[in-house]
Amino acid sequence: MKTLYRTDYVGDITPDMDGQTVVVSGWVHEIRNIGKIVFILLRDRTGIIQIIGKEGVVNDDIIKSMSMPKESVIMVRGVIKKNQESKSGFEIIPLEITNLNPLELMMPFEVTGKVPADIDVRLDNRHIDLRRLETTSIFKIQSTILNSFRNTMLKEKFTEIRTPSLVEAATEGGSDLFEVEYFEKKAFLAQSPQLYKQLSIIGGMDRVFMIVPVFRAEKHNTIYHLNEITQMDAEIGFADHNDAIRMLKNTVKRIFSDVATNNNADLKRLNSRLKEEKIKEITYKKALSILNSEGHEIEFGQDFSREHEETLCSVVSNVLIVKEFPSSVRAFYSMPNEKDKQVCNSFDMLYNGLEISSGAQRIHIPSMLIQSIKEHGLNPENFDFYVNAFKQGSPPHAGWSLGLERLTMKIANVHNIRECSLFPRDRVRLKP
Ligand code: AMO
Repeated sequence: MKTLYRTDYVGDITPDMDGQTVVVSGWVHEIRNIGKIVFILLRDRTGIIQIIGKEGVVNDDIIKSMSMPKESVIMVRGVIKKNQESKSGFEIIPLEITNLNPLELMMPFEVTGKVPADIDVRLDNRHIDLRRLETTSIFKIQSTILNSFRNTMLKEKFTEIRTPSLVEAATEGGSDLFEVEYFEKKAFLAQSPQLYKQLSIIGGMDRVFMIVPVFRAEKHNTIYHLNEITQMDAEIGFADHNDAIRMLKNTVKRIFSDVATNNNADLKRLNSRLKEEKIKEITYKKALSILNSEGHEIEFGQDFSREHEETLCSVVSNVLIVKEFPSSVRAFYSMPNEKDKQVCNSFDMLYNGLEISSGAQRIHIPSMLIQSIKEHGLNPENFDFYVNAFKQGSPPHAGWSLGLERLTMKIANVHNIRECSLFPRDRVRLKP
């Protein structure tokens, strides 16, 4: 779309437009003055183009105007000219250059990446960090993940719903909640849309999905944890955990394939090799025996550490489902397994050594649910709206949640989860 400031994006200009006048706008990526010639590399979201001001060819006033600092935001009207020596095969001879907003502050770091910047400096200045092509590549991949998830769900006849962020009680366990004042009461920021997606199933919606921000007051300060994340959740009526696992596997495969198709250049830029993945499935008990035979000492009832997850992915498969965990390490709503009462119908998906998703068949029998809430150290009275709903005709159901930032992190091959949240919230970061 043409605007006042642009007829074409840099990436849409082709050598066969030789001789045409265009208007391009963006940032000064590089600027070089070698006496009789001034070069500006102008960058917009699609790429970089060379603007060349040569004495005798271009008016002196225009050449004089080509002296702004790097990262100035400029508009250039000029003529496209073929040039085999320039990277793109053409350049722009300027007719007019406008500095749209002269810089008043120095750049905190080199956008070109010539001098690597510390992640905290980059995150403190995220608006500048986004000018790095590597950073935008991460968010282009994330955009594909979100769209792919949504399209897959819609294709499978799921309905998209919204769930509240202000809630009265915990959903994933008692402690990791942010408390807020809610008029005369105490409220919390939602840790997950769990109870609400289940209520939608009891309401007969049968297949629902949601993409929602959730808040975890975990004090971890690791490269895998954030305090505000985006969850991509699904819930399926008249289903057990194996049905939910099948849907999760299909969804993740679809996401891999859509990113491979749409984000080839981004993956290359990030040095990520996304390959077709076989997703294997093992039980928690089988995982224990693998881990013990690989030299870890782990007993029934223990949850996996990051090292355990890494070993399982390298020994079994890069993308892996582990299912039927002990009830004691899972949330209160997980359905006990009919054949083996020690475990419940729960599962995790691990990808390249990290948990990216978890899910379960839910307890839909009210008395069983009350008992489980108590066994998990919670008060059933805090869940009255939820527990009572199961007394009014609840079908068996199951579902899962995929962590958007963790999935992005693994697909984009980045080391720190903070890179995958536009404005991350961690133990110390509330700004910008
Ligand atoms: P769980 O608590 O395992 O399950 O969360 C689901 C997924 O969300 C991501 N995740 C996180 N990512 C980064 N930082 C965190 N602090 C963090 N916490 C969670 C992970 C994780 O696999 N209600 C259940 C899901 C369900 O059963 O449907 C739940 O929230 O990728």
